Amino acid sequence: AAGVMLCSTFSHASDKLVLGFAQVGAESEWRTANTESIKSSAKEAGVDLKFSDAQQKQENQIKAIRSYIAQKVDVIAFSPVVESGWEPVLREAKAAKIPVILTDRAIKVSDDSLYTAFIGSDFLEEGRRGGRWLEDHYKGAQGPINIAELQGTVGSAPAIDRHNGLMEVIKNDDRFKILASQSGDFTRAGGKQVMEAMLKSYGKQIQVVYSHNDDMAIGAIQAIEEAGLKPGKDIIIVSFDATKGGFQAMMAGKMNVSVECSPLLGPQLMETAKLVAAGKPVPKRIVTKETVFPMETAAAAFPSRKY
Ligand code: GYE
Repeated sequence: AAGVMLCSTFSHASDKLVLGFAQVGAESEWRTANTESIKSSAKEAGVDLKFSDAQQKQENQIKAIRSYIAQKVDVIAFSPVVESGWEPVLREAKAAKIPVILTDRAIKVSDDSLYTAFIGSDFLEEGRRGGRWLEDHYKGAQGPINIAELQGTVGSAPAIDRHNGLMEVIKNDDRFKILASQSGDFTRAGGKQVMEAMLKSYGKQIQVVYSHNDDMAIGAIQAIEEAGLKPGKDIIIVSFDATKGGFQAMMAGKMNVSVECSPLLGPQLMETAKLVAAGKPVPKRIVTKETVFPMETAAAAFPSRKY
């Protein structure tokens, strides 16, 4: 009976909910795990998923969303590559009466009614967690403590908030200094390239690498080793995501901490999409539960890691 009831709420012939999802890209291990979570949970939930990969370009995401509107899907979901610039396309979705769910990354809009729900992490809190780990690690130590920051995609919510979260924690501690800060676009290649340049400019002055994700940290680790230094010892590595790659680096003693960020958003997305399509109320903000993994905890936690 529930099936029949749901069926009548959809505008098309099939009794399956049609969900159009506009993904950011395949830039990181996090992202591939996120895509896999969305695809497999759609299958499990009996959702007809239309999936597109924007290759980290906002214009491609906007095109995908427009095509979902044209196809009259039941629900649109997307992980916005950057925070701004979404109002026009979201107004088009609203005019077409297609609900929009944000996953993973937040957006800046003046009108909150342009999306129904946002499922994802609290990146500001993640940044604070990274900062607090640093405060703890350097308790009683003398300054200056020089940080090289590898930023994620420029204008993206996780890059903005992981930076701000760190600053919030260290701003009243004059020992900490951001020596350099540059984007590696969340990729391994980007992290390596930026780290090579920073090592050339600052060399051994760099004591800490604060990398906005594990992939860039892994790239940076390579650059540090190629420069004849020991990542995890000569240079302390603070990172985000806690992917398998991050765990392997921690177990090898090359990464000091990874602040967890879960990409396994698929099941919650399917649940929320079904509720929204049935006209049921959903929470506007659904925050992912996460923790912090210092390197000492990596070996014990690794076997149960899912991404
Ligand atoms: O940390 C990074 C990915 O938006 C939380 O995007 C996500 C970030 C994640 O490329 O690895």
